[in-house]
Amino acid sequence: MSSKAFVEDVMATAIARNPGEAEFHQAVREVVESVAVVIGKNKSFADSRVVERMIEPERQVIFRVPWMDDSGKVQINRGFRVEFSSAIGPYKGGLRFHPSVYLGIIKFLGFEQIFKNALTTTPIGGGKGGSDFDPKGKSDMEVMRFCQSFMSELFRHIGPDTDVPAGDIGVGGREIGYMFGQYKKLTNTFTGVLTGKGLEWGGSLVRTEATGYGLVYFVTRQLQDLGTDWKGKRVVVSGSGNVAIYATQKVHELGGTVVAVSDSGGYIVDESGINVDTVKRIKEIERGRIKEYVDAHPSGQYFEGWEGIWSVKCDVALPSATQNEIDGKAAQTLVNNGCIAVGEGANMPSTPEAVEIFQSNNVSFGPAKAANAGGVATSALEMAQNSMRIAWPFEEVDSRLKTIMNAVYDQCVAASDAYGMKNDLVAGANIAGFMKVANAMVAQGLV
Ligand code: NDP
Ligand code: 2IT
Repeated sequence: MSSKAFVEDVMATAIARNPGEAEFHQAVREVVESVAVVIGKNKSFADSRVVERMIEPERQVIFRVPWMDDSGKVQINRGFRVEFSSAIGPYKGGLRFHPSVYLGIIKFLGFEQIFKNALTTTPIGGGKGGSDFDPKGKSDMEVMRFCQSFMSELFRHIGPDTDVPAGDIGVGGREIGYMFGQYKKLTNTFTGVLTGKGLEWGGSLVRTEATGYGLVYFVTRQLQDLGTDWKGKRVVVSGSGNVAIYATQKVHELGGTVVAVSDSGGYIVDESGINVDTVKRIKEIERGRIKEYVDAHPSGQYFEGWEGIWSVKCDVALPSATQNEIDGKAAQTLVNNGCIAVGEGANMPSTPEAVEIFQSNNVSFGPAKAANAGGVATSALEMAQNSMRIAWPFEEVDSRLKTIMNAVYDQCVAASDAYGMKNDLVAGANIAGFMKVANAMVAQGLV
């Protein structure tokens, strides 16, 4: 079968078996297009149908999450955990709480996580979960009651050697704390069943910063290959959550200037450089809106609507909000404005059309499953510390994170070179991640 026929055959199955899950289809197509060439050259992968097995989650759980709001009204949400692949380690991946969550979103994220986690060099499988619960505007007690109800079902499916959830959109330290407390109460065990925990109760230093820092370490390598570095670069970062905040902080440390950040309402442009402390106060402490930034900084300007951020001129773009936030038109605008490098902090933030525009215009493109792998990699370091019952200092974890991001980059380059797709980090990430998981699946037989 030709590579093209193989891709269409797998996609026909994926679409028929997972109807209406557009984001999942998109994530599967990108990987299958990259690895078709590997299947053509590897009979054991073809014979044991590793790709066809990989796109079918090992297990999926969907459950009711009832909780009571502050006015005494009963609310009902839907909870998900998709345990996608345990080929190279326990299922690992975050939980997303956002009203847009449905099975297709969790499956796209869980599928991506398989290959990302393989790239980290640490032994973790792939999974993802979440709920259509919207934490925005909820009181702490409402969030606590929701998290307790969510964990009252999830606890029976997870465990420190089985499945280890963490944060994602809408799930940060507060939510992890409430879920950890409920898990501990239900199981009477204090274990590393979640990552992103508080530092006083099993969390790892650098986990909070890890995705953003790791992203910048990865893009540093992209810039090096272009013969340059961060000094004097104008950078646009979308989002203003966990990933965006620490990416911004690291860019500033390395001599670049982040001139714009956003949330789902709009974006801020501050030519004097985004003040990270202000964004942290608004987003991490007050849980406010990014438009409040201008109250503290008259140098900043607020614009309604998140899409406009891609028209802000920049050398480097770090999309760090959500999936499909850069479409073909936005990508073309970035290219026209002289952008030389893109690093995906969010998961699948560029549409396939956008990726094609970046690559055909020689914009260095760092795909999510490689560029944002620092978060889950540091989660794996948190698991390691929990198993040893010790805590490493900040410098130790940060230095391991750097080593891992360099290894992720090297693997992408080596795999794309080996298959004749030089400079294509998308193909490189997909192939390198895939090889590790596929080899493990073949070794472990038909399970
Ligand atoms: P947060 O919840 O901390 O922040 C999300 C940010 O993105 C907010 O500013 C939010 O704005 C914005 N956003 C979310 N949804 C939309 C939307 N539909 N349209 C426009 N803006 C939106 O999440 P994280 O920073 O943790 O996650 C951001 C991205 O990074 C996600 O794609 C996530 O999967 C990915 N990621 C996260 C990792 C982690 O360790 N946390 C690791 C690897 C990837 P608003 O507040 O208005 O909703
Ligand atoms: O998308 C991701 O890699 C994450 N949200 C982090 C997952 C984790 O287990 O730390």
